[in-house]
Amino acid sequence: MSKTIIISNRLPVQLEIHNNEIKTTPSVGGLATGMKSVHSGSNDLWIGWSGLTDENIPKNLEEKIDTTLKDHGCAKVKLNAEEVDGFYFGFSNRTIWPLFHYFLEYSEFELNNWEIYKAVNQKFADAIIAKADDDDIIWVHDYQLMLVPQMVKDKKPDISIGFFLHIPFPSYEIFRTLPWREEILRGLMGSDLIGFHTYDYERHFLSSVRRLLGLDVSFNEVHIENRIVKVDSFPMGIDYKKFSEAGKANSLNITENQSDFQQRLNAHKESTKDAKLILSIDRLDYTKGIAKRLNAFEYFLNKHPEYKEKVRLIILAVPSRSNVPQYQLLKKEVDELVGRINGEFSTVNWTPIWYFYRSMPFENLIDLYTSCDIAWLTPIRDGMNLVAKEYIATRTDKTGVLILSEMAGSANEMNESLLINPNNFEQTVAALQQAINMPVEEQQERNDILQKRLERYNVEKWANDFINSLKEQKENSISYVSK
Ligand code: GDG
Repeated sequence: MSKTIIISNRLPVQLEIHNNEIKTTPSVGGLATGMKSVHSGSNDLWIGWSGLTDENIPKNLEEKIDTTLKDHGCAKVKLNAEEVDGFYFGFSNRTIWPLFHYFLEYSEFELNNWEIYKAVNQKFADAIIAKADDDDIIWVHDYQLMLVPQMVKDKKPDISIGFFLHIPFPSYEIFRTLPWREEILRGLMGSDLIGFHTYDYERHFLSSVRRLLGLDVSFNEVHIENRIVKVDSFPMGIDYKKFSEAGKANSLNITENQSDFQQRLNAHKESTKDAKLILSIDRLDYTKGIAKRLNAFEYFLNKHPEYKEKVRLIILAVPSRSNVPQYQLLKKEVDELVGRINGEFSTVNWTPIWYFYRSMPFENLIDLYTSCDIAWLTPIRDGMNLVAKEYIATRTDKTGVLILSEMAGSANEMNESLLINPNNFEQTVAALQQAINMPVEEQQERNDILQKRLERYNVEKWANDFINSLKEQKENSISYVSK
């Protein structure tokens, strides 16, 4: 029986070792939750790095770790500390991540990291080759593994390979600055189907393929030797039911079932009757525009002092990649901005910003989504942004206003939100005012349309569309060769 093999840098379960005991927790984040529906079959397999370096795995637990992962339908790729440093923190997060998000000046071009990236991609490819049968479907995920498709194709030319990029693909003018641009494109071209969140990323990719590899691109197909590679957009959805049901349970308002956090939020709402809670949630990443959002908030309070004590900004910044220098600098900047704004505007009764630098359990995330009147999500660049979709899905009474950056992939599907350019402070201020004063009926009208769309194109549909398109592509490719 054919199986689907998913490959991503991290597995859907996180491993921790305490006192010689293995503890597993589900991974958070879009990719992990999103792929659950595809990874439910008992025959299927998910290959990835466990999150523990070889140096951190006690020899006597090695076998137990493999069995634990197997129970979750997973298999691990072993990486040592030097590999994680060069491949993950180095090439993936200090070269590709900034470059693909248009932060050219942050991008480092280190030959050594590139060499490690290639070697680690080969390790992932070898793990697939060892486990895959010719009739299996291979689905490779994201920017850490862009060389894997061709490495697998070299050894298993008949196997179906799909690749999905979760971050933007930049314009040709940005992509061409990468010293290893042709190698990256050739790595990806080992796929039968390449998917992006948006049509724009798809077009950027095809333009680079045509100009850098000189391949024949017709519409969304690339002709390469005796194969056709299909390139398409698949905007990733969310597990709509999960978020909407969690939102519903939360709003039932049964006091004894409420978390302390929810009770605190409710108490706040009670005591400040007409004040609005504004929510900002992101990993602490320079692409998410957190510092810019804080500057815009300060500008707003200065320009419109009538909103003092009438709004509160709740910032949840989830720690991320904290050993990359740019992230350490950003942490310092955000800490300072929050301190400065609170210092400047606080009154005896009011602190303008509540700032949480941590990851919260799912229930508290829902508490925040359901309690906040406005979600202010304005990345400078973002492949999709699932938080925007999750916020709308939890609003079961259909109230709430989403202010969303035009630079997020999700903006393409969320036209009924207030779309802004995060660099335009005047527009941001106007959107904040509009959100604060928006009549409930208008909020409900906008959210009704958004919810219907999100419910229809949920994550299961996204994954099925991709897999079906890959199967179809394989069949077309076979008939193309035999013509
Ligand atoms: C990448 C791309 C693309 C966040 N904080 C907590 C928490 N989360 C969950 C959210 C959401 C996920 O993490 C974040 O997803 P995003 O899409 O917003 O952003 P990235 O992590 O940057 O994801 C992005 C995505 O891949 C999928 O393709 O949309 O553009 O950059 O699901 O709910 N979950 C919990 N506690 C938190 O504190 N439990």
